[in-house]
Amino acid sequence: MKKRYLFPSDYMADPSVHVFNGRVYIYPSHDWECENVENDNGDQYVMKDYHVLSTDDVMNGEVVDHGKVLGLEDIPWAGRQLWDCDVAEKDGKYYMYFPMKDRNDVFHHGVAIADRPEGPFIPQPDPIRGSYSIDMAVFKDDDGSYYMYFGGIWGGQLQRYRDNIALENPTLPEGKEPALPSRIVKLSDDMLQYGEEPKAVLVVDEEGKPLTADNPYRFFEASWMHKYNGKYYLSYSTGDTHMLCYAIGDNPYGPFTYQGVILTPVVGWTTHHSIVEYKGKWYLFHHDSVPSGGKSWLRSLKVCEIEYDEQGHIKTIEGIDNPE
Ligand code: FUB
Repeated sequence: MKKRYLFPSDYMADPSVHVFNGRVYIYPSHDWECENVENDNGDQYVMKDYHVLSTDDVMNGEVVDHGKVLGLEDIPWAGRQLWDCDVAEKDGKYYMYFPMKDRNDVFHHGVAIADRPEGPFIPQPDPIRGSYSIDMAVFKDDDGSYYMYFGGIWGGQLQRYRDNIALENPTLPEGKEPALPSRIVKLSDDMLQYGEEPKAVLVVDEEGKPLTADNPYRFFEASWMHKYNGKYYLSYSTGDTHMLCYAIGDNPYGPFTYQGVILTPVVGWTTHHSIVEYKGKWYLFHHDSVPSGGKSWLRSLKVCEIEYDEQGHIKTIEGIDNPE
């Protein structure tokens, strides 16, 4: 299977990819070298800005770097760590949603607006009211509604919240307890706030039972949503078991029935992705740490095609490449 490193000249990760005006736009996070030791709090992911990349030929074409489009210094409430962002278009404006820690080291979601998909993006003065955790993916449904999926555990802080309220003494579910779910929220008409209270996203087995905390295929972080043949495909990273998995539902809120593994573990701790159709082919954009020699905080963008069988199942891709 052909795979491509998209942008060998810099370390970038967490690609959120969309087709705008007939062109593929890649919204990654921008990895930086870091002197801190690696820890479960994610202190090694010291990202300070965002670039936008684009191309009109995913596997072979030039990938244009549109330069820095937003930085920590532009954002009035900035603390640190600009992690995985996403961008949605509505009525000719482009809305970037980004997670960032405030000065108390708590993640919230910011919004920044541009007139063009390649930015620059101008941030709103304050974060989205009531927002928390990381890894947002914005999905536009066919009826024109916009939904944001979000959440990530450990350094992503999702375990600190239940029913959208911060806990005094956070704990993670264990063993046969239902796994901690990601969240979905419909966006407000002006795209600047949540339009409702975020809801839990349930991933269930074929008997309709929620995947449990000890299940290696349960949600950890990095949600994505795409629609294929009228079905809603929720995909996500399993974090500490290092896979990308997917589940299928009948509507944006779910529940979603677990289906299988899209990508087996890659080199590097994190795995993160988006799935996009372009010119009649479906692509998996993701990252790994091969070019940096395995440094988990220095990741490189990668892409390959994905295939569906006649039942709509996605064929599993090996994360580690065999030398050909
Ligand atoms: O890039 C920082 C974090 O690492 C992301 O938010 C996670 O999804 C993981 O890729």
